[in-house]
Amino acid sequence: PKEIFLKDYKMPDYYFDTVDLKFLLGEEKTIVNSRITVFPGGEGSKFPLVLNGDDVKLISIKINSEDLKEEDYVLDSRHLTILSPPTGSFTLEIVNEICPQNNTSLEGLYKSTGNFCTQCEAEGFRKITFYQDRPDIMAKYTCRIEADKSLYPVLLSNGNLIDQGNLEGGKHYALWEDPFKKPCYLFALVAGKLVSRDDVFITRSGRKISLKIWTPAEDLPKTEHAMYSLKAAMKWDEDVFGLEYDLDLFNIVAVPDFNMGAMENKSLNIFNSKLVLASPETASDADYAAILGVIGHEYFHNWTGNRVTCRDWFQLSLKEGLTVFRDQEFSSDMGSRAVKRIADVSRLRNYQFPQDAGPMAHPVRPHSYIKVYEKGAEVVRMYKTLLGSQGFRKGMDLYFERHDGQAVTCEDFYAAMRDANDADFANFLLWYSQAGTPQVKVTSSYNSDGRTFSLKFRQDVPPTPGQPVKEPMFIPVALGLLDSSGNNLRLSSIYHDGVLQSISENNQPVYSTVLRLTKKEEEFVFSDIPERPVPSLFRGYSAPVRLETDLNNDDLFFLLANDSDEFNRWEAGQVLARKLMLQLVADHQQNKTLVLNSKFVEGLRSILSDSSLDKEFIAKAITLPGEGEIMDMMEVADPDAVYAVRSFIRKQLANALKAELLTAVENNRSSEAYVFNHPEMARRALKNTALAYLALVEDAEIASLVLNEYRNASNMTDQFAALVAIAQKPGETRDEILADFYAKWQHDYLVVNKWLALQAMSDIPGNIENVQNLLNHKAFDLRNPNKVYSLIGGFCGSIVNFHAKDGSGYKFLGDIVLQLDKINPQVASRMVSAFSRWRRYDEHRQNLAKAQLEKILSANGLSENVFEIASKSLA
Ligand code: DPP
Ligand code: ZN
Repeated sequence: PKEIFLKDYKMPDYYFDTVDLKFLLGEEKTIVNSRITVFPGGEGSKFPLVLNGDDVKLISIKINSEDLKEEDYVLDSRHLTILSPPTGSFTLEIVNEICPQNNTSLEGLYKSTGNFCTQCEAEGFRKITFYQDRPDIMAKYTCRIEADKSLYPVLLSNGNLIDQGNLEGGKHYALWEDPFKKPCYLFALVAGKLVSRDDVFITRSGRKISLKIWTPAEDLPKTEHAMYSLKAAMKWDEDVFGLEYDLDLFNIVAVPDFNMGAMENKSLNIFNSKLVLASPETASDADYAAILGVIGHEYFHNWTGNRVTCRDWFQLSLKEGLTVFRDQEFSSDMGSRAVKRIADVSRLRNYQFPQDAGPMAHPVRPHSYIKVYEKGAEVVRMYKTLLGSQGFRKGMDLYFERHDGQAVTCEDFYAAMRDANDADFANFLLWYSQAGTPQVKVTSSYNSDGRTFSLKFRQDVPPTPGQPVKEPMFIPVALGLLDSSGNNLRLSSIYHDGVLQSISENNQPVYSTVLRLTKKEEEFVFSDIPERPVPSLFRGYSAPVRLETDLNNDDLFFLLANDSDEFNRWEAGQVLARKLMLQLVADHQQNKTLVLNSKFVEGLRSILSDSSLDKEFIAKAITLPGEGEIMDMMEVADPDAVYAVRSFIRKQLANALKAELLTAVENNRSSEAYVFNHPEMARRALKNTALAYLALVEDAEIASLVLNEYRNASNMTDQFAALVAIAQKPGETRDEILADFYAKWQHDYLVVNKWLALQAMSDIPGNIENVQNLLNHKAFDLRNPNKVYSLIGGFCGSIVNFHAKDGSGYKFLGDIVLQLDKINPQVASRMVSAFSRWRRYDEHRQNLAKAQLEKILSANGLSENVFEIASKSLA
């Protein structure tokens, strides 16, 4: 397969104006009828019209109602080329056949538990019919669906329902019309036995929107939280961005078989059911929060993605970076801003940064099709940091004013932000094109005679594949300076680049500011600083960089105790923990006895007992950095040592803080009925984090306490947390309780997936055997993506068993990827990416992983998806 590059972008030779689709849905086959009005763009009619088509069987083709002769077109396995289309506009009519019931790739039109549904992003529409499958082709659609009425009583597509009725032979039809132009990746169709939860939303201009969430009848009671989330999202987008919903109807459909989380099809969002269905008994706080975030995310796409869409797939971040940013802000406003920021940054560090330092490194605007969600959101966040909320809103307003109804690029977004604010963004655009995570080093010095405080910055962007040499980036540094009692010092002026600038806003005293780094090395000197301050740098994580400072441990403990920026308080604790873990890893490698720094223990003790703190913040602050994050910081990643050290520290902390942890459990048991709100979730988070520590203590009383938490739990959050705590230790209790949990929940596939994942992720040595057995368990099915993500994805997250020295973990994954690729290439390629960082490990492991990658690449009939990841990993 040939790689596609951004620089090769060409405007289309032909555009589509209207698209009328007709589907005859059948059990054996589905017939698709498409009628497209085509008009030439630029020099269009000099060129052939090339349509994409994968696994699509052509039945007939007409232009302006006349059958096309065989010599007038060419059909190959992936295209239909019309050699010399008429000059001017014309009508193209195509009839084709597809087999959704055999489509296990879950792209295009397929069946999930008896219902028809679609997934067209990025290039699934070409599996439905022949089309110019690219997002800069925007057209107005109608869609007529005909199907058996008893099997498929509900027929849905985008836009408004304008006609429906019965047909002969027990069939019926529905005709949908979408008044908005859209690219084909936003097309959707659903047909099946579904019922809906109905509600209404009144927009700020007084329009009444009908809201429907569709599921199989038995799942309907679990859609209350999704509906709450949808209404909250609609209100939030009006309040914060002034964006109102634009049709009279909004549908959400939940399906059990779905490759991704969800899809923002115009007015017909299709969701992985795991991100819709929730009840207190079956879903955890994490599930509730994810549903809120993703329902918001897909809804927000209606403006950022659908009304304004991407010109080509290199611009993915235009919609995803922006929409992830929007859903993060939404969740922050609905809960705790600091806690949400901490969770998002942890994710970035454990998943995105390691990727950015390996063979899959890619800029926010990649040079081939790779997804970039979280880092793109960081880039959008930087605009807001630089411009403030109001300036950012001005930029968004201008973006919609300029580009509504268009397919645009990341530069267009940048230009709107810049022009609306008359801003100087220097070389900010480099964030879109340069891969790799910038490293920033800061050294500080205080001059007591001159009462000045200097910060010297140095930035390096590491080389990444295809980009050996990098330029300095534009990095915003939000900061404050703390005096010895922990208060923010007043900032009056900064000397920089030979200029003394005073800092003030409307003559009000200023206690924090944002510096703009643009050079490889530069210095900022603050004047009128009465004592040596402790700087709090990159507050709220103001740029996605790796930071190294000359702050000593005392400074870090000071920040942990005093910083007014809650994110940086957490961060100071993480920096301390990372240093400590890396030191202990070195000790472990040299066979030294491990000893835990008592100051660290006391630091955590005081956090744990500080009743003024948000409880979820405490839970995060007493959680150690992830194993991935630590391995990412090592020259040669050593999974055994990192695992041993993290377990050692956790056990030591559990013993040392036993009394405080017990108090945290006793004081934070759920009051009565489950409520989804921040204070209640925070209580549960603290209690359950404490419980996981306690379960590591060797003590019969505590063991029975943990067991009681499991037995008395009245909601899934508490029940599952107790199960996780118990499952840390091998033994009879573990086996019994795992079996008990399955017996209780075997009828609920979403809960069973949690059970699969928990076992798959286990770091108990030799667990691979259990995972092998689970492959044959009746609860598992290789065709269902959620089950694969739980069991196979979960296993790849086990630092001990996936990286087992005997190579069993790597071989397991290699074998599964080959099986899976035949069923679902997208899911297979996600799994194979667990190998992408193989060069980070020791030589022995490198050889084992490499052999598996080579085995995969040499297989017959490998999909493009898996080929891309596997070959890049080896390159
Ligand atoms: N476009 C989809 C989303 O991110 C794909 N998962 O919302
Ligand atoms: Zn999205």
